[in-house]
Amino acid sequence: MQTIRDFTIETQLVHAGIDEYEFGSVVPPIYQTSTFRFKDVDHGARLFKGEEDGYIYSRMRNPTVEAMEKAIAVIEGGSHALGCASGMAAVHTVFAALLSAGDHVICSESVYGPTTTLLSGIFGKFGVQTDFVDTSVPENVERAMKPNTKVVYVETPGNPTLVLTDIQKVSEIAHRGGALVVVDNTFMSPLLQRPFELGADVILHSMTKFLNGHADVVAGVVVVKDEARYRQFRKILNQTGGVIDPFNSFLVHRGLKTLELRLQRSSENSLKVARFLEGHSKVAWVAYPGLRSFAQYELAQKQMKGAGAMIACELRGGLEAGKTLMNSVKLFQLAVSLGGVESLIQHPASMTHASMGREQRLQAKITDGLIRVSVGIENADELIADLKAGLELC
Ligand code: LCS
Repeated sequence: MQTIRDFTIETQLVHAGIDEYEFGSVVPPIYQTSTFRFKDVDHGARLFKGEEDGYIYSRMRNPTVEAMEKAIAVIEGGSHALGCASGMAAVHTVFAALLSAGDHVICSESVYGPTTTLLSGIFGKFGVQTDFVDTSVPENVERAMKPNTKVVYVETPGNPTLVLTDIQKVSEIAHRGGALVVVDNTFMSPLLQRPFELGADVILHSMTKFLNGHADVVAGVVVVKDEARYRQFRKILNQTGGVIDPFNSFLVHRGLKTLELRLQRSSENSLKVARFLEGHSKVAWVAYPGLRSFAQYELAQKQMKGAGAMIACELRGGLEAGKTLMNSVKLFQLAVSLGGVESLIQHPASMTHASMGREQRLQAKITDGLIRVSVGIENADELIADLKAGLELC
């Protein structure tokens, strides 16, 4: 029998996780309830013992959340997904489940700032040691591997530099040394990058970004490949409590349906914006994986199905010129976050990556003048006109 997994991702995005509902409703109902009534005491006891399937309490299971989780598991090609209260809750769940005191982690040096501080700060406090490595060179991962390395954590493209890591090569190295590979696929989405097919063991997303896509939800997700790993992660998430709620699950599930259309437009816009920036005399450099000038263009072509909607650049006038640009644009909103329908612009060194500290930032090539742009689905010419007017003032 044909299942949703037999369809292409475009169809999965619309139909995955959708069931038949009361009254013929074509979208999942929102079960906005914290708890579920038992038929009698024995029924409650059977549910708690796992002798009977059913809902108990929404930190453990909720039908609206499960519908979204099923959809994400399908579109990422995993067996199960776990909805989390934020991307950081997803990152935390993975590390809390996989690491113990005395373990070692290798982490890409260019990742979302709080991921580095979570590892070195909180997990460091509990006896986990992390090396932040330029994973764009696989040999660096090979060199950093230790007998106690349990996790190689990769963000590709990396936030905010867009530096790429070869997932396949790094997975081979990690697996040879007995470590698991976790890929933060937030910048690409399952549409543009398929980490499981390249060897990754666990995938996570900040669903706050492309998956929801409308800048109105904070949420995260972890995707795994088998039931045993799912049970291990679910236990941790139940105990630590960083679960997503039903309404946000509903919104993310709704957002998924237009992911392909949104990404198509925002990727097209991004290439136009990146080409414009590259050709402008006041711009020192532009990093966008879809540009021929991108240092890892070949890897982008091999590993990704598209270049996405994130651009990094720096102006010739450095930080001061960058500030003028960010303060003067009108359509691009000066705000952190990314992956929504609206275009955003921000300054990583003083915003998203401020918590890392300057030394670690510079090691990760997050320069003081780096500007990060998230391109939305507006009219490309109008976005370019906005940047052009801003650049004239710089
Ligand atoms: N992973 C990546 C790649 C991210 O970019 C973010 C957030 C997270 C994880 C954490 O997700 P959250 O808890 O915020 O849902 N990135 C942000 C950024 O670049 N600007 O604001 C948030």
